[in-house]
Amino acid sequence: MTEPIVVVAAALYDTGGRLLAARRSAPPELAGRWELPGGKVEPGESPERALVRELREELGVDADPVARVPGEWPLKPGYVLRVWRCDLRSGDPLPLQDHDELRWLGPDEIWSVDWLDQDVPAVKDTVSGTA
Ligand code: 9L3
Ligand code: MG
Repeated sequence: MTEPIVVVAAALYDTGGRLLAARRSAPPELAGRWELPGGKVEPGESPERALVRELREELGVDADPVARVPGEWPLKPGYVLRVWRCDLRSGDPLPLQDHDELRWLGPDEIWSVDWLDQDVPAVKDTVSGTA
């Protein structure tokens, strides 16, 4: 069996402890649904470097992955999702690529957006404070 392709995603918090959610604008079947931002690890790239690259490309920020949220979650066949809590080093996130809206969610607002089905268990574990 071939190894799954790893998709990395970020749990980014602002200074008020709100979590960043991003609404996808593409592809059509995922558009309008919310996710933790990130993307595919490229061949030869470490997951952490991929996440730094994706956050630069998609949001225009410099961020550091500081703690992996334990576990991984299935995506479409052949793909798995892994999440890191990340510290924002510089920049204000903007929806530069693949997203049309960003929202900072306080602890009481986490379930106010229509997360991708596949992100729901990852978000649950992320906000349950394991990382
Ligand atoms: N995906 C799901 N949840 C996420 C991310 C970042 C990605 N939090 C899914 C959507 C795509 C695939 O993984 O099917 C690759 O993501 P991207 O490279 O299009 O962001
Ligand atoms: Mg992406």
